[in-house]
Amino acid sequence: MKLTITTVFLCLVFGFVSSCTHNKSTSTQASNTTDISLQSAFAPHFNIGVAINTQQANGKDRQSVVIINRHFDTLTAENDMKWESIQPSSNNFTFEAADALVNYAKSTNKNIIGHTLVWHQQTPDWVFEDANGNLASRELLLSRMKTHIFALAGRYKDDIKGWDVVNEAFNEDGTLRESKWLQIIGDDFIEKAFEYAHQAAPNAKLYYNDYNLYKAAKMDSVIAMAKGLKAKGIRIDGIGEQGHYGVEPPLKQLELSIQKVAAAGLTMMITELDISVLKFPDENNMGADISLNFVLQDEYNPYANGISQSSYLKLAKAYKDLFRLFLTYRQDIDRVTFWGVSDNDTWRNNWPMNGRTDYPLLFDRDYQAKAFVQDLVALASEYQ
Ligand code: 9MR
Repeated sequence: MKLTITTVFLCLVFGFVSSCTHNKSTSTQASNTTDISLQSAFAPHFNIGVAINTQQANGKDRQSVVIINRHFDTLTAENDMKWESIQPSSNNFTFEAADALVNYAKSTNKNIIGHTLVWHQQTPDWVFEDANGNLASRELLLSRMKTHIFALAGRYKDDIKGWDVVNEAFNEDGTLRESKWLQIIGDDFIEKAFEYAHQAAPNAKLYYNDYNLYKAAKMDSVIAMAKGLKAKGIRIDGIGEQGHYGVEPPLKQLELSIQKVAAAGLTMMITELDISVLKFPDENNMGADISLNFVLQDEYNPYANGISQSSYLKLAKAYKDLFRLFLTYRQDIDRVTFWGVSDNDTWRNNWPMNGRTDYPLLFDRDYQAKAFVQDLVALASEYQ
């Protein structure tokens, strides 16, 4: 807020000292942002996306739809394109929710990112078993992978701009995760997934997606994998760093990782951005490993009735610092996608403990933009 002679006078008379000395964007109050649009503000720099759920894609969650329409140019299905949603049992394909998202995106001219073709989570057990309940053979699992990718990526080959082909295949130290994919198929399961995805959707961009890729050991392995694919003539276009952070995001490490991806001739996306304001029970194990599950304790849920001013300020600062970094590297970054629309519907409320009240997104529980969103918009205009 500008301090004019009149506002100073009103402040002194009515004693609204704190509201007069705080810039509006430092207040935890939502701002009236009917006149701003994230997608317009960032259009010169990169796409601004959001992950949406079933009720948003089918239009039932009308308050979220207003926000999505105005602020985001690219949509990812938060869950509706995962294996268990698309093919819950063998050859039983359920595309209803995914179709709704694709139709919504097409009718509003938004880009679509497919998420995800091969992942160790949310993939039903039958995929990895033969008819007798034993571990499937390499040939059987490869043929299931191919059938699934052809059915899903093939169905939307003219609609989906890019696919998260493989999700979370690496450990924090850069070794390959001991998933059933790796165990049954072997190291080449990643290249097979990219090969099939390209055959099924020749025009789609193909990405590898993971969390904590700001960690050098993990990112180095991912880049080595991508270079290996390219050397064999297999298409891979870019790398998605999910971006599930706390209020002190790893800016320096992230910057180095962006530089590495660019140097390898790949594009970088921030694919699942959110910033938790809550303490994490196991600081060494932060990321997005959804198998973590702690019992709810009050000490880890301090803002059940509202966020404190100091935490809010940390959240605002973290977002501003991150966007300054993204804008600095706007030549190398294709898209920044938020993992959810509002604080009402975020996985953070339930991970790694069920039933917490977190504040990780740009829109609050009343579907209002947080006050610092206007700072992000202003920041975008500082870059040419
Ligand atoms: O946000 C998603 C949540 O609703 C699901 O329960 C969960 C399991 O499918 O997946 C969440 O999304 C994850 C994404 O697909 C991959 N990276 C980590 C995300 C947060 O767990």
